[in-house]
Amino acid sequence: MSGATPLPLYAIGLGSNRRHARFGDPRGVLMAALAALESDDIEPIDVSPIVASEPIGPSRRRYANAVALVASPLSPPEMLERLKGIEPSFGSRIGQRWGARTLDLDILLWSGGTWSDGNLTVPHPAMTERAFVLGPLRAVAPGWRHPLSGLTVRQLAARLVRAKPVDRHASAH
Ligand code: PH2
Ligand code: MG
Ligand code: MG
Repeated sequence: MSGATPLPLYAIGLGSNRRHARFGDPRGVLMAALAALESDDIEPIDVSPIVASEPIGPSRRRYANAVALVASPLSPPEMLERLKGIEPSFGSRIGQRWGARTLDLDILLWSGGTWSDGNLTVPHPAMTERAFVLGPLRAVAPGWRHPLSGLTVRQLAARLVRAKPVDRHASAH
């Protein structure tokens, strides 16, 4: 029994900013998506609190966001295919990049490190700039080291907060 190789881990970002007829508001959509993610070869390990966030990009609707940690032997392209198979069953609209969408599932981090092909880049290239990713991710994996920057999720999240513009008048004499 001992000595089994631990399965690779993935951090999956979940986002929704539309209601669904059956699952209700975006929080309900994320709860249903978490249930849909679980399968024979995708084992949920932990899930962050669901946060509400202002939209980044053209959509004007607020999002619900969360991050799930899952263990899975799937390769990154196989995991992406699985996620892309789940999204349309929630009514995501094809061809509307960054538009209002019922469900968006993104691979953020993979314990195997980096992956890059024409279709998929891991870590998610924008994750280090997004509070709606780093906040929930810190709740489930604060010590996970981003393979490109070498910084932990905790450090990346702290850096994002510090990067906010300061009130210049406060330091004027
Ligand atoms: N996803 C986007 C674009 N903008 N903004 C928030 N707050 N949350 C998201 O999940 C999000 C976004 C594209 O995937
Ligand atoms: Mg996304
Ligand atoms: Mg996506």
